Amino acid sequence: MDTAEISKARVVSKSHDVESSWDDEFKKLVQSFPKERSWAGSNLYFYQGFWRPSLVLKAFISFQKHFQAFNSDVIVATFPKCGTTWIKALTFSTLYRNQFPWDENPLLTFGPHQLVRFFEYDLYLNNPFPDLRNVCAYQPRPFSTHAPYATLPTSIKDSGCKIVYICRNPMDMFISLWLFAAKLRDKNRESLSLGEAFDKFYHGISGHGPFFDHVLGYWKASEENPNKILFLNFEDLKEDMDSHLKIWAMFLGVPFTDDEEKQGVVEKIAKICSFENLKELEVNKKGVHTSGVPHPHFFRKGEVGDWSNYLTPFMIECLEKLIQEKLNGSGLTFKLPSKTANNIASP
Ligand code: PAP
Repeated sequence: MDTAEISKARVVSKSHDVESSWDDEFKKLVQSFPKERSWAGSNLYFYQGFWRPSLVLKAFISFQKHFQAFNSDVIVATFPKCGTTWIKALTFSTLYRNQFPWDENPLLTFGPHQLVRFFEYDLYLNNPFPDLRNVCAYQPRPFSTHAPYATLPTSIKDSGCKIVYICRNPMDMFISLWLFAAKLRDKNRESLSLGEAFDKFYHGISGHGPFFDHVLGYWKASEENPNKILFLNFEDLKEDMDSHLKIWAMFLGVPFTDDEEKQGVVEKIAKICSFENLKELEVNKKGVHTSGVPHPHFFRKGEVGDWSNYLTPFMIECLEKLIQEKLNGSGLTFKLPSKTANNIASP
């Protein structure tokens, strides 16, 4: 077995192990939840209106019950494959830029997921009461989650802590997730075909989905409370990182000074967090995240519009209609470059 196969075996067995480790009381509770197969082959459970991967179901419930937010906490929230890794790197580098020498940015030696840790995929994964006092060497405490807004712990919603949410057009997100799931699938099982994955996505079935409910939950909350939730788009960041980073720093209470702007600090942060830079760092080329995912799986192409290499004209038409129907009246729009579908590729 090479390293990639070992990692693949590990993540799949983690999902299976977790269910056999549940106690009888939890198993009984879970029995009442609707269940579906995830794209990578483990189970999804429908809990509080969303599909939760079996791996993190219990961790999510512990986090929801027990986490106590500080007013100063910063939380990165995302739907999977919408830019989590990227905004973790950007949030970290922006928040703590004055707490370490520039050429010693911890991003050079630790992966973004190690620096801004997931509640459900990391901190609460094996421990219902993790010690969060020293979760990060820097203050304020940074965390991340894929949990939908409606199901966040009350203390996050009611405290003064800040949430940064990134959204991505559903076509790129869908392709990114399909290819990611194929990498995680047990090598003895066939990968989900594009059509099968599309059918699940169309019906809202994917880890932490339905996608549109997740996105709209944060969108509406950010409209109601813009000082608490900053809603960003992957495509906007690709188009104009600098102005978004300035808004972001302001939102986090650490605006760039005139001197910093003159010294090019904004551009430096954008550069160190760029896909091209992060992907090539040794730390991101090897190793496995606490959840069992090999670090390199978080970096593929990092582009806008790759969907046109995969989606069929029929899928594009269905998604366009679905987007229109779901976003109708919300004020939220996605930037979808008009490209025609090229071909159908396999993972
Ligand atoms: P997660 O939710 O499982 O943590 P997440 O980081 O949201 O994953 O998604 C990975 C996507 O972000 C990949 O997109 P792709 O499959 O379309 O390529 C990955 O390549 C992309 N990505 C990772 N880092 C960056 C970055 N620094 N800049 C832009 N895109 C990035």
